[in-house]
Amino acid sequence: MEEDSWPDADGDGWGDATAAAVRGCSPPAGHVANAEDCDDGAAAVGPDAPEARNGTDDDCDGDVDEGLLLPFHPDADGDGSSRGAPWTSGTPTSPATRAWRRL
Ligand SMILES: [Ca+2]
Ligand SMILES: [Ca+2]
Ligand SMILES: [Ca+2]
Ligand SMILES: [Ca+2]
Repeated sequence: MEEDSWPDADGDGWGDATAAAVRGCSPPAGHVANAEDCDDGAAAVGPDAPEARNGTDDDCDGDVDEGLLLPFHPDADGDGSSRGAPWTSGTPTSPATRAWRRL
C-alpha cells in the first residue's frame, strides 16, 4: 500500500508541513509519514515541543507563546514608570511598556 510521506530535514520526526508529499510504499530516507512540522529547520520546534516564551510558535498549534504571557503594567503616559497602572497581560514590546520590570 502506498503512503504519503514528507521530508524531515531537521530530524525531529515531524515532516515539513510546507513541502510536497512523496508517495511510495515506504517513506524514503529523511522522510516521515506526517506533515506536522511548522518549522522543519528547527528540531526544537514540533507538535510535541513545549511552548517557550520566545516569540515563535514552538508547538505548531498556530499560537505564539500561548499561555506564557506575563502580566505587566502598561506605561500609558510614557513617563517611563507604570506604577499604579492596572495589570494587563501580553508581551511588552516597547521600552516604555517594559518599564514595569524595573519597579
Ligand atoms: Ca522535522
Ligand atoms: Ca521541527
Ligand atoms: Ca504554540
Ligand atoms: Ca514560543
